[in-house]
Amino acid sequence: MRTLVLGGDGFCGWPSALHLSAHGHDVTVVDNFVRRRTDEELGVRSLTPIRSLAERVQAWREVTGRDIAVVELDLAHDYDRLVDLLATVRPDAIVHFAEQRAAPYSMKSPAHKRYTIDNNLNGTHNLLAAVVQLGLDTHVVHLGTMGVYGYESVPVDLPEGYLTVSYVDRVGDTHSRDILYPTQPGSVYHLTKSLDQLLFQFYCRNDGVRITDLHQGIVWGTQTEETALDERLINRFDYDGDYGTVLNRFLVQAAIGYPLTVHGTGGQTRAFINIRDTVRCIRLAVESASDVSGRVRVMNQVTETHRVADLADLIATTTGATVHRLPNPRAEADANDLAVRNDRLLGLGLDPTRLATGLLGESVDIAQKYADRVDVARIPCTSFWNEGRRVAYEQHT
Ligand code: NAD
Ligand code: USQ
Repeated sequence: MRTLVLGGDGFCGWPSALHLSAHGHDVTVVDNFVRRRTDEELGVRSLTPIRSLAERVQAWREVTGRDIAVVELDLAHDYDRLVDLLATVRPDAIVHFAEQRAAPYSMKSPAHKRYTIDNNLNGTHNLLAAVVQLGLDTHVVHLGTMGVYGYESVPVDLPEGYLTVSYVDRVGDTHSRDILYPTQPGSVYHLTKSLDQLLFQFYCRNDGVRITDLHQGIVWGTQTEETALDERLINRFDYDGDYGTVLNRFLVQAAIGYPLTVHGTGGQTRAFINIRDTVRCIRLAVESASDVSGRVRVMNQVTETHRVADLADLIATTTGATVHRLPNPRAEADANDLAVRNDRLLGLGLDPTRLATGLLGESVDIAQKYADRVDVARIPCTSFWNEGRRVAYEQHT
């Protein structure tokens, strides 16, 4: 299959591009390298020493004999070049990772909010408009997020994208229909993923574009089978207060003796998936295009749920770290229950990797190996959801 990987230089995109290439896909990576420039803006660098994309694909060629093509392009602003690229490659599948993905970054300032909306919505819309303009029968696989469902405790296992509702019409007859699960985004970033869903619904209905939206949980870990083949292929590992996600942050904090930064009570329950399962899910989604017709296929890309406080306790017990409860910089529920259906990916053959399987040890080793690259000043989360959160945090620290 000819497969485009948009955002293929990023944390999920790079290992997915390698995994697809290893399984015989003819891969083209598209990226505008904004993520690397954002590191410079924030004064941080990946815990792991990531190479340039040119070095990465050269190393992949040397190690495996496989070619990955690279195109530098801004999905949100280079529309004509995007159309030319799609017309030339005529991909069977397009995997779309190319969005600003950090909730704290999206809440830092009006400029960051506006950038996130502009980048994510224009990028997604440009892609859909270009596919329709060229009349391509390409399967678009998008990385969405579990956060679109919101984190209210609800008395159901979260379904995969749609909620069946029943209603009584004006003559008293009862009907039922599926609607997109009502969204409750918790940040401007999560808001863009909620709005992406409407773009998909429209282009699927209006133009018959075949779309899979993967509602992914928080990704942890760093290496995959393919990135571990050579140090030049190593994947990104974010630990800073904007891009670092909770479990990977805790692992780095434990490695350098920094108290684990639990926001609030730690009662927040979230969905998780290891990066090794992310890349497998992407391939399962891409290679099951024949299942997609009629409406947008939504699959919950998660393998387990955990409370933040439980993760902190687990890592404290494993490593001897201490736990620090901080005022929560985010406006979010102190505690929630969460149970999630993931039948579709299980049905396609996903064999979940769980925290308990020993992979935590691999991540602890990576965090320890590169601990001298950590800049401690970049660990605190200094993006506040509103003024009240800022004041409470600053009074505490
Ligand atoms: P990342 O920031 O590491 O990678 C995103 C890549 O897209 C970067 O290389 C960036 O340069 C590129 N990009 C961004 N805007 C672009 C544009 N306009 N044109 C071209 N390239 C652009 O993020 P990630 O962690 O790999 O996440 C990838 C996708 O998966 C995102 O859409 C994110 O919302 C989703 N996701 C991530 C996680 C997670 O825990 N990391 C969880 C759920 C969903
Ligand atoms: N948290 C802490 N301490 C920290 C960092 C985070 O307690 O040091 C808490 C947060 O307050 C939040 C939870 O941990 O309650 C998760 O935070 P996170 O930064 O790990 O994850 P989130 O902001 O939700 O975003 C990440 C990815 C995003 C993806 C999302 C999946 O950055 O791209 O969409 O996970 S989900 O959460 O399922 O929506």
